[in-house]
Amino acid sequence: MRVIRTAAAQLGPIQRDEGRPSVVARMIALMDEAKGRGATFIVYPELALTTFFPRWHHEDRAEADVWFEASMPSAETQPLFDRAREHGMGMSFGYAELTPEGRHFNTSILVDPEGRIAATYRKIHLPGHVEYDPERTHQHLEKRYFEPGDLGFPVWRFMGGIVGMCICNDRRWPETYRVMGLQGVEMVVLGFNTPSVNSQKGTEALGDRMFHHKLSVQAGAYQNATWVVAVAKAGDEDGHHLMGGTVIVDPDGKIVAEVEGEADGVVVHDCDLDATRFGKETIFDFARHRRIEHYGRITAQTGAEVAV
Ligand code: ING
Repeated sequence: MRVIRTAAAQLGPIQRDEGRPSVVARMIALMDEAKGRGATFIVYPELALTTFFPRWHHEDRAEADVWFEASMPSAETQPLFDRAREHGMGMSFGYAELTPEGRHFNTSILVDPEGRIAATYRKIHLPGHVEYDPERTHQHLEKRYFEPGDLGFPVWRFMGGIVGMCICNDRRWPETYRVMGLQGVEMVVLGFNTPSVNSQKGTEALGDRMFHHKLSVQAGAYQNATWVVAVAKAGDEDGHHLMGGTVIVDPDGKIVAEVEGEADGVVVHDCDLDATRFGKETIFDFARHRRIEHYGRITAQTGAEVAV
């Protein structure tokens, strides 16, 4: 048994005018609760430090830099790193990264129990659009504010296992999990901010959105025999609702823990990384079963090409 007692720490809404110190205090409270339940690793949402700002249009993109972190840790996030080190707890959270070269990424990190940043991931699948779209009920300007990630889908030796990261929309693409699965990933951690309303299809029911979210993370877990920890930022942010759905999914694709509701909340589960072995050595023994001579289109084509 190689158990990581993992906490999925959902954040409720962060209003546009809520400062980082207030959010960090909420994250620390969740960390303390997780510690009290014996957790050694805690996972927070995508863009955990601010409101989901891609819903707001800034004509001058430089104005949006206020939502980005130019350093990590910073004076405002250092208390989170300090508390994690005091607790001897690993952590992962997402934030908007502004690099010294002036590049902008939707980023997540792994921080080891000694408080060192052990890994960085930059979101690859960016949903939404670049320019203000008056046809939409709300804006989703991730393509305006972020570049696609340039680091691929790596995995790392972390907390005694093989851990990978992705972010929000990445979870809807099977390639995300398979690239990590082909590196032996045993736990994928991800945060998400998912609007409850489809800005282009107002009739889509929230139930459908939750179904598609769970379908995606459960399939990714099962088809790659890996744990998946998916953590929401949820609730009403300045009149814009984000759905919940924080879950821990086991390597059989089963949801083993879930945060109810849309407020700050944490669930803890003993994730035995050895539970990935059976799937990896039988039904998803990639070396024995995959037929890559037939998969060429997956990397040769970006869009579908109908030739019949
Ligand atoms: N949010 C959403 C997500 O992928 C979305 C965007 C929602 C795309 C529903 C398609 C359908 O969960 C982010 N931040 O990627």
